[in-house]
This record gives sequence, structure tokens and C-alpha cells, in this order.
Amino acid sequence: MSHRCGTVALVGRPNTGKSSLLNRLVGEKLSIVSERPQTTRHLITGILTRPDCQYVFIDSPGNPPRLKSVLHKALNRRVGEAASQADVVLFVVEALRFGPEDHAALGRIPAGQHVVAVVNKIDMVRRRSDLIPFLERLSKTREFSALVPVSAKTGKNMPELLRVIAGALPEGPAAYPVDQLTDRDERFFASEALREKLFETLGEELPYRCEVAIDSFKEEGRLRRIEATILVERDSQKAIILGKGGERLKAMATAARKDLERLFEGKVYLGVWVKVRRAWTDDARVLRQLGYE
Ligand SMILES: Nc1nc2c(ncn2[C@@H]2O[C@H](COP(=O)(O)OP(=O)(O)OP(=O)(O)O)[C@@H](O)[C@H]2O)c(=O)[nH]1
Ligand SMILES: [Mg+2]
Repeated sequence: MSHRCGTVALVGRPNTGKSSLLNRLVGEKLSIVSERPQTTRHLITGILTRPDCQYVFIDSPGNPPRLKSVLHKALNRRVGEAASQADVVLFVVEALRFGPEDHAALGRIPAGQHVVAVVNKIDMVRRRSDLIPFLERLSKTREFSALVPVSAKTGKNMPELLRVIAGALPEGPAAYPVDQLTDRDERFFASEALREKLFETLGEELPYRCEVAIDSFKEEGRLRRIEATILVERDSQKAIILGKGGERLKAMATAARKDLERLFEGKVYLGVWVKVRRAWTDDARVLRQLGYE
């Protein structure tokens, strides 16, 4: 059989498990995951190379409709680009749940695209017989090339999903070296690791009002020395992030450092500051500096 290679965009409403799925498919934790919607804010490439096929997966932010900040408009535009440029689109939904936000996300995939419906979180389905009518209803919403029930959590049906995708990818040689996992650099993963801890630790709206910037990233022998800033919009938010005596910030920085030491397989120093930058989600200049525009 001839070799295949192509791009595969993961799209869908927030929280359906796109990032978990990317990590599971690639076998490495590249994309941050949290219980809360709108965790992902970037397009993240994860590459899986098999003898007969190279899959270039692209995780995308799950953006609900009707959001108006400059940040959300930029994110929506990126998702649209990823969906229209990919060879195959994986439309990710949660098993037994298909609502207006799923419908809107599906509507943003250009007509004529090759779309595979991925029904995730089937480990949560108690009665298997409930799945069949759901799949039937889903199949009526669009012309899908396949519907594949999976679980990113348990890994169920991943071989089947990979087989279906490979069948839809164009023939061609590998686009990336066989040992390359992503096109993102270590600096990017450093900011994402810290952002994940903000999502895990902080309540309510606060994670959505925060962003992480890496001020410097130096390799000193086997040590990576990283200086980062957490941007927030108000002084009161800064106080919450710091916590009593700075304890909360310290705990988040320590957790992020441990993740990075695992990912980089080496020692990391991570220094973190918190700065107030009013209305950064609507400030085109700040967003450009953060790589959103
Ligand atoms: N039970 C179960 N939970 C899952 C599965 N896949 C993902 N989750 C959980 O669902 C939540 C959302 O997962 P993410 O991977 O962050 O979802 P996402 O679609 O990338 O979300 P956004 O980036 O916000 O669009 C997390 O709490 C995951 O642990 C699964 O197969 N089974
Ligand atoms: Mg995500």
C-alpha cells in the first residue's frame, strides 16, 4: 500500500475532549486539558508517524458562538482556517449530547470538507443501546464520511479511528521527520503548562481573564531557566492569584515546573510574576504580542 500523509483538524464545541483526544492519538501530553470549557486558545499540532501514514493533527479552541472580544474573534477565525485547510476534519461531540453549540460548531466547517464525526466519552454511557439512536440522529445532521464512537480517557476505538482517518488522507511522503511530535517550541509549552494550572486552581471567571507570557527562556547547561508573567485585568484578580503570602502562586508554579521537567526530561527553574494589564482580551496590541493576531 502507498504511503499517506495529511492534516487532521479537531473541531467542536468547548469541552468535548478535543485536546484529550489529540494527546491520546499522539501518545504525549501536548495540549492542556481542564474540566472547564474554552481551555484551548491556540492551534496545536501533534504529529503521529506510522510506517504507512503520517497524521498531522491540529487541536483547536472550542469556541461558543456570540462571543465578542477581540480575542474570541481571533480564535474563531483560526478555527475556521484550520477546518477549511485540513485534509480531514474530526468533528468531536460528547456521547448522547448534541445541542445548539455543537450545531453551530458543525456549521462553521466549510461545505465539501471531509468530516468524520467522533463521538467521545463513550466510557460515560451506561447503556450501550442509548448510543445507537444518538448515532442515527447525528448522522442526519450532515454528510459524514464516518461516525466513530471513542473514549479519549480509556483509549477505546483509537485504532479504528486512525484507520478511518488514514483512508481519507491523500497519498504522499511524510511532511515531518519521523521523530517530530509537534511544531510548537518549548517556550510555548512552558506558558501552556502554567495556564493549565490557572484553569485547575482558580474559580469561576478568573482563568478566562488571565494569560501567560514568557519573558525569557534560557538553557544553562542542562537547566532551563524560564521567567514568566501572568497577566490579569484587575488588582483584585492579582491578589487572588497570589493567595495568602503568595502561597497559591507558588503552588501553581511548582506544579507547572514539575510538568515541564517531565516533558523536557530535564531540570527547570520557573520564576513567575503577576501583572495587571487592563482589558487585555480586547487590546489588539497585547494580543499580538501574545501571538493571537
Ligand atoms: N469521561 C471522559 N472524560 C473525558 C474524555 N475526554 C475528555 N474528557 C474530559 O473532558 C474535559 C474536557 O476535556 P478537554 O480535552 O479539555 O476538552 P476540549 O474539547 O479540548 O475543550 P476546549 O479546549 O475548552 O474546547 C476534561 O475534564 C477531560 O478530562 C473521555 O473520553 N471520557
Ligand atoms: Mg482543548
